[in-house]
Amino acid sequence: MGSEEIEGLLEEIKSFQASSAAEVEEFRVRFLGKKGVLRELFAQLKEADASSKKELGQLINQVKESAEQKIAALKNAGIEEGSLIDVLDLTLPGVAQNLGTRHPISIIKNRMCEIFEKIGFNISEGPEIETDWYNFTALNIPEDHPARDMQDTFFLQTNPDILLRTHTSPQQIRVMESTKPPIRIICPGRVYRNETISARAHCIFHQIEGLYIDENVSFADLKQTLFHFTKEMFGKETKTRFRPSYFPFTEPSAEMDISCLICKGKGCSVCKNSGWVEILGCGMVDPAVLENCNIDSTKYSGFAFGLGVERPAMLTYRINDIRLFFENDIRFLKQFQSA
Ligand code: 2NL
Repeated sequence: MGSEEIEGLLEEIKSFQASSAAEVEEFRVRFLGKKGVLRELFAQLKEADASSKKELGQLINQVKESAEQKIAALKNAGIEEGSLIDVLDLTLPGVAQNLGTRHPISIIKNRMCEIFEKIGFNISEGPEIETDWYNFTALNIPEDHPARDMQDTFFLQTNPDILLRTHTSPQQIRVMESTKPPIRIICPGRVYRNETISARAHCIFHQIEGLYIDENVSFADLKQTLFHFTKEMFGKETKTRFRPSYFPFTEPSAEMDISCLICKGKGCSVCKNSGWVEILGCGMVDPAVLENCNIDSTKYSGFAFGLGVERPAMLTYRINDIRLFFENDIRFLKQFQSA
């Protein structure tokens, strides 16, 4: 093999083009394979005259390098083994990806949180497993209160000091313990009550609680905040009414109704012909609760409210059985807004 022949090989390598991975592979086998051109050339080099060995050796090395470089370049250009280029028909229509949907409870919960965030409340989330102090004692709930009954609360059998929270107020206690007022928070989350499951009640449900502590916070602030929330959440035409109520952690306390979204207040089965639907409980935080969190109740006052998520979700989406939210039947879930 003379140097002219080798120059020819170099030329061939330089001008080689491939349109598929198979062609690149064929090229690699021809030059670098076990029975390839280079094997043959190196074998011949051994036989060559001592005088031309050096020059020939350099040329053969050049062939090897340029073949290797060519293969690397072709692979980098996307023509590699098993490349999609070999199998892909770019004219085919694309394959649509199925989008998941948000859970209706999440949609309503997020909308509720957003309304309060826009007027300066911060979101604060806490644990679902709580202690007696955070869930009951700090909230001024007396030892003999029915909420503390085994019938109503899930306790840890081996340690009744540990329980599943029955409301998200424990998180508000945590924030009050660790934060100097002003405090403006919304605590959303899952809560648990030992209820008999039916179309209207479940042992798991969701709540958002709100808390506002500062100097000179009044019941008028509470009313205006909830009034604003109702209009944003349920529409400008929605009416509200407050009724006096009782909670151990607020004084005075109230419950708020909205005009029924289904019949617009005319009376239907959802509002039991009253035209009103109860959506939340609220009140001025009891000074005893502030003192339990080391907040000076002579300097600070505040309001709090607790609002369920399931009932507004059922009214908004016309869902008549609360159990649907927890069954995770895909036929139910896929009817709601995409994530
Ligand atoms: C209801 C009633 C309510 C509160 C929750 C609260 C929290 C703290 C202090 C005082 Cl840390 N109050 N939360 C107040 C009044 C009512 O919820 O029926 N919710 C669905």
